[in-house]
Amino acid sequence: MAILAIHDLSCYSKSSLTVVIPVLEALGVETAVLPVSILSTQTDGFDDIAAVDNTEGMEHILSAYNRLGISFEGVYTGYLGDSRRIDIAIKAIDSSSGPVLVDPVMGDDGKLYPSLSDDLPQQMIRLVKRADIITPNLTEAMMLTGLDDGIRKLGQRDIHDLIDVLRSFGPEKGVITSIPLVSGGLGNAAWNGKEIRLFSYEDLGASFPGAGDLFASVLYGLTLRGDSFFGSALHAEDIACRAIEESLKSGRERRLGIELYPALREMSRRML
Ligand code: PXL
Repeated sequence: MAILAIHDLSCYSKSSLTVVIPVLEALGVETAVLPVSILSTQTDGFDDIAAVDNTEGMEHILSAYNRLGISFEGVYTGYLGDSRRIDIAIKAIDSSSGPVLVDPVMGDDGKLYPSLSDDLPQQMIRLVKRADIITPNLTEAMMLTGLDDGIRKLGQRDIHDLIDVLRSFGPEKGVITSIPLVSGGLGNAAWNGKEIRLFSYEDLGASFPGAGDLFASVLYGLTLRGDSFFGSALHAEDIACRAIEESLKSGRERRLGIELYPALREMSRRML
């Protein structure tokens, strides 16, 4: 039994698959991968990046799995980058069973990532409709819902409005991450099909590439094991915050991405 993780692969520095694989495996989830592209490094902070597009490779790999009768008991998608890869991810979901987590990686700080097309949010909605769990950050939640009046501090009403639209696309569960709160600090707003909970945390004033992947990987791994959704979201938030704190404390160069060892150590300390 394995799940299929569909993300890009940064050969050096931590982001996407180089975070997803160790975290899910540490949680006991057998993880197969379908890389959408192979990058020399993650893209935030390096000005010379070698990128090998693997769109055709994805199709060949999935066809081989079909011929071999290999199937997956869960699919977890992250950075995809274009609509053709979204189509391939949907094909992979069609031939899988088990929970689907879609992290609709498209932007941050109110902006689409450079090199992504303006119609990606519309395309991403097609994938979100196939998800059981979604983990957009606030920017991505605004792009998906069209409720986009800029990044500002949000109150309960704003958050409920965003979640109402995201739920109307289909996902029973989800978390909107990194929400600046009227009440102070940042928050993750989670829904579990029955209720909504807001988990607030201290704004450390720093981010590291891969922190979102760490959050979503812990959340997915724990829910696959049958932990409660809100409990999993809280562990994921604490572990991601701890990893950011430790990455800052050790003076880690930001572009190397989130430091994984503190996250893995914290998972072990919590006996996850
Ligand atoms: O996992 C996040 C991610 C992956 N790949 C690329 C990204 C990002 C997020 O910024 O830009 C290319």
